[in-house]
Amino acid sequence: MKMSFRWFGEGNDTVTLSQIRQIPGVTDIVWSLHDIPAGEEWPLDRILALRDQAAAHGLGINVVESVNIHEDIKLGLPSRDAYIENYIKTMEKLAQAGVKVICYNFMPVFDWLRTDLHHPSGDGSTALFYEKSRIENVDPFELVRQINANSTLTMPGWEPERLSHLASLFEAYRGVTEEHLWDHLKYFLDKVIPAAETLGIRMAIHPDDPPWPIFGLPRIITGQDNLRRFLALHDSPANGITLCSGSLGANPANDIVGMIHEFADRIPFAHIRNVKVFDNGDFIETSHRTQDGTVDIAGIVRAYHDIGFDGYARPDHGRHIWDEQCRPGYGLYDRALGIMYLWGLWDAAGYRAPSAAKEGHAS
Ligand code: DNO
Repeated sequence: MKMSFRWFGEGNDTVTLSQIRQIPGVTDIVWSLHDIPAGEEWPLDRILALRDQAAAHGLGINVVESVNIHEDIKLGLPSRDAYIENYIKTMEKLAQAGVKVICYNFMPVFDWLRTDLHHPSGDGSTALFYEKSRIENVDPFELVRQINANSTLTMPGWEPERLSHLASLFEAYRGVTEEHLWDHLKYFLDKVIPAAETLGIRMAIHPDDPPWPIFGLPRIITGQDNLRRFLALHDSPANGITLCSGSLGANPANDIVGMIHEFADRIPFAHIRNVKVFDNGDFIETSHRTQDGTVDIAGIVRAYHDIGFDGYARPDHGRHIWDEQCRPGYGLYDRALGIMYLWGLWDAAGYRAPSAAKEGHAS
């Protein structure tokens, strides 16, 4: 397991590269050029500048999260071909800079969604929270009206320019079913995966978060059966999964340990975090510790150890603790604690002192 840490870039993140460098065992940042709109080609000079900046702190840039997918690709519009071409050009440049894994998602309109970014956890810390009933029965067009009327509904991850397009996006998705979305995803994979194979890149789709349809929009990367179907859409080692325990874990029916064993060689990237799911379907993000949430993080790390996982992992979100002011979910302290918990579990699953390991090798 190679440990990484998401970094949003200079001026965009309260955490510094020097701090990341000091978290034990972290070798890579997980990064993106967040200001480039989906569908545009990334400039090579900016990719290389980022690589040099990370290298100056002894960190690699092997994992990008995300190269986002233009909505026209998800909608299956004729304009998608030009956006897919740009996507492949970006992949070529990333490969040139040494990138090994590209994480992306195929969620219509929204990325991850929460209703409260600073929900009290009960111990003085706060965390990301999802209140199911606030989303469940919301009519998308009613939602647009609420937003225009300055509703208090928090929509993390919504850029202002996105909000203004929201009404037309909802309109565009009218009539787009899950089956359409599967078709559009296959069309994308059939173009992009051969390029990834040539470039030595592994594509890693991120599950939908939460893993169920919202606002009447279809969502398909939601559980084990659908992940199996996804992998079969284009059967190649370059077509993989970002196995996110927190996203999938918001549905307690998801057996994440089972997924790790079933999809073992198709998981180039693991997001490991815990959530506590309440009886009414609400959930709050917790510390990584198994006992603090609903997801069996100890079992998950053991499963990764059992399959000999040598891909990239990151702690994913953390709570906001010790009065840290940071991007919601992306502070330094709780994620660093999470990493040490993950390493502790990993080492406990099969620690061998370096001398013993060497002897093992020689024999
Ligand atoms: C949330 C993240 C997601 C993820 C994208 C991948 O914090 O895990 O935003 O980056 O869905 O494309």
